[in-house]
Amino acid sequence: MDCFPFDIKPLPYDYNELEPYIDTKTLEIHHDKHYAKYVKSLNQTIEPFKQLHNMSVKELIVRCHSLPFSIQTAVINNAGGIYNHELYFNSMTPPNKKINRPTGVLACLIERKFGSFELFIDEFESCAEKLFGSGYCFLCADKRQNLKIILTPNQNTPLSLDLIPLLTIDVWEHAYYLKYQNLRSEYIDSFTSIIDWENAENMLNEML
Ligand code: MN3
Repeated sequence: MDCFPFDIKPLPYDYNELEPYIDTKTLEIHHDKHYAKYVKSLNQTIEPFKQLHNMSVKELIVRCHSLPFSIQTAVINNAGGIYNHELYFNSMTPPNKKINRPTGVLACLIERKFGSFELFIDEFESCAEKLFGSGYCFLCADKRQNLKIILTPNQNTPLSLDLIPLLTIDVWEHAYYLKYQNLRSEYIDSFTSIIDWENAENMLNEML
């Protein structure tokens, strides 16, 4: 199992492979600096607590309130920062490599909940646009396979709400500012063009 010391996981594609949707420089800084910092900080936080060395990032998040009080906030921020960034990077795929629509069970669930794939995209985009400050917009499923779009502030995750995240967009400004500046909606539109639906489907299947 993936536990302390936590590793910086490589991207599932090259830095330039999401061009022109996500530019190379942004992705380099985002992965090598921002995400890497969360890994380093979580390792520093956990290091003195031997009893936590066998816990995964996900376990640390879900069981946060049973951890030593002095590290709870650091765990929420840094384990959350790792979980959210890894899911975000895995939520995207190089353009044209895959069919860019959900298939199978996930396609059915999206149609049932939102009416159609296009209506889902509209709702997801307008939700992500509304997030105030820094945070993430997720597509999640509950244990009965009801889909939900939710926003979380900072590095909070839907795991603590007992939801299973399927995909997420990072809407902190560092995720898009170099290329899109204040045009968050254009960044969101680019993200939805390169969603890795196969990964989202795998996330759903893992819970079944
Ligand atoms: Mn980020």
